Amino acid sequence: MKNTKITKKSIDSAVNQALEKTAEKGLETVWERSELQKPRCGFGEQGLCCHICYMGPCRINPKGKKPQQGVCGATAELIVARNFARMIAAGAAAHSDHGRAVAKTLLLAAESPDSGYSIKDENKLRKIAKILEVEVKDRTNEEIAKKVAEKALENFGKQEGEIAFIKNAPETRQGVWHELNIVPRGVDREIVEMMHRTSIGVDQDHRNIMLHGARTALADGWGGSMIATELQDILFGTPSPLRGQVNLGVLSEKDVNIVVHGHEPVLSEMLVHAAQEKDLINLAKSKGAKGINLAGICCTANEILIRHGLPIAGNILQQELAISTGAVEAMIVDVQCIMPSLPEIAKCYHTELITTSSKGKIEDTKYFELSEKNALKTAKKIVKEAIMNFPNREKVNIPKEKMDLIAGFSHEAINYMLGGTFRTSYVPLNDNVVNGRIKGVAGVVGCCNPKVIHDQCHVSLVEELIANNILVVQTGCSAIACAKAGFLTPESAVKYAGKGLSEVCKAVGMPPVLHSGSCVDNSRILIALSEMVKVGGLGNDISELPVAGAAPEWMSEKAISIGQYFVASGVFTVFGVGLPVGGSEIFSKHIFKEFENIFGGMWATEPDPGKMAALIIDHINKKREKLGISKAKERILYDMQMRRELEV
Ligand code: NFS
Repeated sequence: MKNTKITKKSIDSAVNQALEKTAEKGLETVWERSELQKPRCGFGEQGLCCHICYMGPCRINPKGKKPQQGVCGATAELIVARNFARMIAAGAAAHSDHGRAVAKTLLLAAESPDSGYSIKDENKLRKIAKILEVEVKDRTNEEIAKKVAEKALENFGKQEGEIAFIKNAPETRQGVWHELNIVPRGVDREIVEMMHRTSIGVDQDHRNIMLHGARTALADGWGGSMIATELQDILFGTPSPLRGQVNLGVLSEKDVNIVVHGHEPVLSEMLVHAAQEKDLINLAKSKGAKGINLAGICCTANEILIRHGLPIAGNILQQELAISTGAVEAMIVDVQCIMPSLPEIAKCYHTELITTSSKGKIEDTKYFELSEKNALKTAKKIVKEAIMNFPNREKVNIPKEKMDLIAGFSHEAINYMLGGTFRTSYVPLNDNVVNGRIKGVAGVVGCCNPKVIHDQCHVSLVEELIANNILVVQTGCSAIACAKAGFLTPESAVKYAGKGLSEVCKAVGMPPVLHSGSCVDNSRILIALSEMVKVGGLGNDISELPVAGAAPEWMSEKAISIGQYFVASGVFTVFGVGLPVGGSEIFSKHIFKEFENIFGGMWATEPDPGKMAALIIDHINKKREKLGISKAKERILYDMQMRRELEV
């Protein structure tokens, strides 16, 4: 490669090519801005900078020199704990506010058939109605949906009792939470209380802060995020495996390219429909384009991929680069992970940047109010706006790279794939874990971070895990990274997976890396883990399963909330890059060690993907040993055909 400085930024050659072009044009991207932040503030990186009140900001010296306390007297462990807990609260708030928007959309679908939203998955509706204790007898789908939406919305503002989806967890796990008194009462309540406790002079015990940190995170994973996932499935369909493509090469030279970026499928689903309208396609043709190409960035991309097979242009760090291809007529954003740099870079091309959420506006940028009520009408207007921009295209530079993939592994789909048509179940998965063909399961999720080489940690970690017969389940930008590397095809089982895992994948025709969706869809992983416990043979609690979690290139507060709810659910969870806790040995010891005795799961941090894989493999082996399955005798692997024969 010509420019070694640039090639170090990503392992994705599409990214490096695009970066050469932006460098030629003298444009700054996230990578250049990251360089400009060096050297970073060591206090901030270690979680030691406190700006909770204005007697500060305070910085604590952990190495023995003064000052060792903030102006108010806060110690290092207190400052680190409060900062960490506030990250959990912010992350939980983001996922949960998304969940609330989905619940409101379900209510709208139930009440106004003209809204453009409707009920797509009746089975899921009935299943969720049962969990939420909604009577279904003699009721129409709309009547059930109305009650389900109202019950779901209650979960946000509830002051006492328990959020409903806690019941999805194995009983032993619920027992752990009851004993610790950390079952979330209401989603909003726990987030508000976390903010209160961490304000000046309230909770001064880092352990107590983290107990509520766990409660807040559980309100996300088993609350806001799970509501988002389950209700999205009702509205837009429960994903099942389908083919798609990924990377900047999915952008088309001939079509009008519309890129949706953000998180809530409430917007993107409508754009999917609008982009298929005949009159709009004809309009595109009249402007010289071949058609309309809708692609996604970040979690919106994951949402439209898992339900429609629509292409993904890239993960979080590729948002500026998509615009820099000169081929994007409009980038339509809603909420979360949208870089404030976008208007600056869009100005250098013909790309129209369009905001759609009253919660996320950008100065001097066109705003189309996507109130759920007129969503389809607005979506059509947006698509038209993009089409009208097509003639303004100048030079186009689209990297060729794109990769095939299979995505859409909701836990229902995993059930079906492994169990076959006649008895959908996790029994075959557990069987294969017991017999050792699959050593364990790892959830590898989360963001990308320009502090480390883009995609490298995700890809290296996952490569190592599947080679060691660990089935990988993915969401978010991590799934996009591994999709680009080619891990999400059934053929990759033969190429990359260990012998046992490869055999299982071949028998059922699945990839060794399962893409389960966006970041709120990490709740699908919680349910899958609960199913594994309920099926039996692998202990009585999630903490006994040979499983682990990882976010190798995390950066978002949302990732911290996810990490914490996995840990509080009993999962050993490793984060790459680093964690802002290094400033306090006491706090670090608490979350890296003491947590195991409290929650059965604990945090770890390891920036090196090889070492991270080793930690996960060791952990899984330790759990296998405890279960007495480390040297289990070989069992027959039932493929689908054999299972069907067993049925008769
Ligand atoms: Ni998750 Fe999805 Fe990506 Fe990170 Fe951002 S898009 S919600 S936060 S960067 S994985």
